[in-house]
Amino acid sequence: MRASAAHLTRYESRPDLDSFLPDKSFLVLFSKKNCFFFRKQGKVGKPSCKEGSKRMALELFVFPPSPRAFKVMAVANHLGLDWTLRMVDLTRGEQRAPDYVSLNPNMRMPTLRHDDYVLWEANAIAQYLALLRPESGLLPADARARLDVSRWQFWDLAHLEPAYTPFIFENVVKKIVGAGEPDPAALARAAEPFHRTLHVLETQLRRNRYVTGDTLTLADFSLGAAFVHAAASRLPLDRYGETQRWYAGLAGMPAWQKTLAMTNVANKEAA
Ligand SMILES: N[C@@H](CCC(=O)N[C@@H](CS)C(=O)NCC(=O)O)C(=O)O
Repeated sequence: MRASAAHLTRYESRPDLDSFLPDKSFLVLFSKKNCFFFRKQGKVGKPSCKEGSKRMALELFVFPPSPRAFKVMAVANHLGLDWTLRMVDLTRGEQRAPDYVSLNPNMRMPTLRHDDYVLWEANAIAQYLALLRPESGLLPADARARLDVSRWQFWDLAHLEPAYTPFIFENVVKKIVGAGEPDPAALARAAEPFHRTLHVLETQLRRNRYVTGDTLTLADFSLGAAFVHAAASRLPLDRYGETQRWYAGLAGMPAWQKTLAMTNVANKEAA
């Protein structure tokens, strides 16, 4: 696509983006609707449009082994969105790099950037992605159906994540970061809240094919991410047949498989 200088509204240097363009001296130019990269030629302010290439608009800043990263990557893959993975390697402290902190002051991932729009919190990002493809039904148009999806996404943060985190921390994360052996006392303490939480999910899935009913929604992506590392985390799932049936269905989806392939670092490390 070509742009003429007359359509451009402003330009700026972006040295922070050096890493993904071979020429380290370039400009980003913004027209009303688009953003283009140009190599500098001669004086600043006189870019050659022939050198331009359109900016990759939708970016997900993620550490792929994390279930929170999985949620947003799997939704983007399922929707067939054209997105770019920007690695935030938590093992190297990249979440604390100033450029990244300017996007996400929590110093955590994931973060979405879509042109100039920045959003953090995995479940909010999943909702944003679903709204890019409303016809997918992942976030239903009907208010009560949509609230049911949101309800389970809130439940995910409030109940499911705290319930499984000790298992993934003790059995997976510690190995990755070299923090020693799993602590049996911590795992024993985690058992009761885990089973109390899983009982709620199991009961819901006894009545429904998917979390909120007969159709796949964001609730399945948000909650399903908890089970991506179930084996490596040694989640005690034996008594939860409906949860296993539901998760096997999710794991069979092409987008789930594609996303799993991006996360296999954690499983390899834990093996
Ligand atoms: N509620 C946030 C939690 C994000 C979060 O805690 N991410 C973790 C990884 S799973 C992180 O980036 N941790 C980096 C750190 O604690 O330094 C979300 O769902 O997006």
